[in-house]
Amino acid sequence: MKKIKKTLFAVTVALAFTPLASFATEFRSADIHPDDYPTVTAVKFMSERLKALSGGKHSIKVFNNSSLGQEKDTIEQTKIGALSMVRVNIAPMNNICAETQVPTMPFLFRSVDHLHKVLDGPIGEEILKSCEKQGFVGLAYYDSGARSMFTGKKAIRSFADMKGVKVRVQQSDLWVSMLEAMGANATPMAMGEVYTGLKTGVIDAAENNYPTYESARLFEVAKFYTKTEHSMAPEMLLFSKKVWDTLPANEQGWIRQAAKESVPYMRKQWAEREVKSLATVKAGGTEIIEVDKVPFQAAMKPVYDKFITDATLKSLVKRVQDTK
Ligand code: GTR
Repeated sequence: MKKIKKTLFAVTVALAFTPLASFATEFRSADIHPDDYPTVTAVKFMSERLKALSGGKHSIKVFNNSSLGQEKDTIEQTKIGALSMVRVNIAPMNNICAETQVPTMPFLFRSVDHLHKVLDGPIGEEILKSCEKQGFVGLAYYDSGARSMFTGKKAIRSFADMKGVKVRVQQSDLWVSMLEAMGANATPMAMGEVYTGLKTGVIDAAENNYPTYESARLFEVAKFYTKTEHSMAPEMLLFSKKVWDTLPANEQGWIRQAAKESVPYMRKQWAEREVKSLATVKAGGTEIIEVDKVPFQAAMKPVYDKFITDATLKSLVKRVQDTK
């Protein structure tokens, strides 16, 4: 009797919640990183905020660990509306909307403060907006620190050491040129292949920030980390324009607001993770190498000449440089 009562109660509760659940939307979002990575925890935070702002109507489910594919695949899925949202680095967007090349440019930002000032202001907004014609509503940027080189066999101790080194780069023409201008042999490759690539010697090197170098266990197969800090290419949160256009304006507003509110949360997590990751890789045997960055910077002029070609891009770069 007690058991029957309990079951009846459970059924009643389930029925009571069914209509609500069927009206609610759980947007699907992709990420390549593991559960505790700051980009993943930030989107989960965004989901909580969205739930609160929408009175429980909307939330976001994060499919991380590359469970829906590598960044190029999930960008495609977002474009066609199979996915509602994606968190990617800005680099795989470089070939899709030209303005995203600007925050990717080598040695452009002087500091994290400079980067935040630019991305939080009108320049950042313009670049987010520029992806709309390609099917992406840019919601926010997340931190990604500075990217540096790491190698397994021979350490990079000077600019000359870059000569002929086979370096994995993100899938972006700009990235290929950047590494070629450093004298390296650039190999575009999805993130998921980097660990094996380094281990088997298909590539000699890759480049990334401390948290990815640590979380993808790349320090196990490439223990020389050289602080070139050549790019501060940020992360991006992109919503599918196809899905966006089906939502009323007030609901779009909730999504925008929830995304913006997740930014300071992410930045705090990021700053903590950079410190933690550095300690982990050092404890794992990584040698952190300081390098003279001047020759690296000097070699970047042809990259600017090749990619910052039209008036819009030139003016964006100039405005970034002029931001105090
Ligand atoms: C990470 C970034 C990823 C991805 C990866 C890569 O820092 O968070 O989105 O771009 O680098 O190098 O592919």
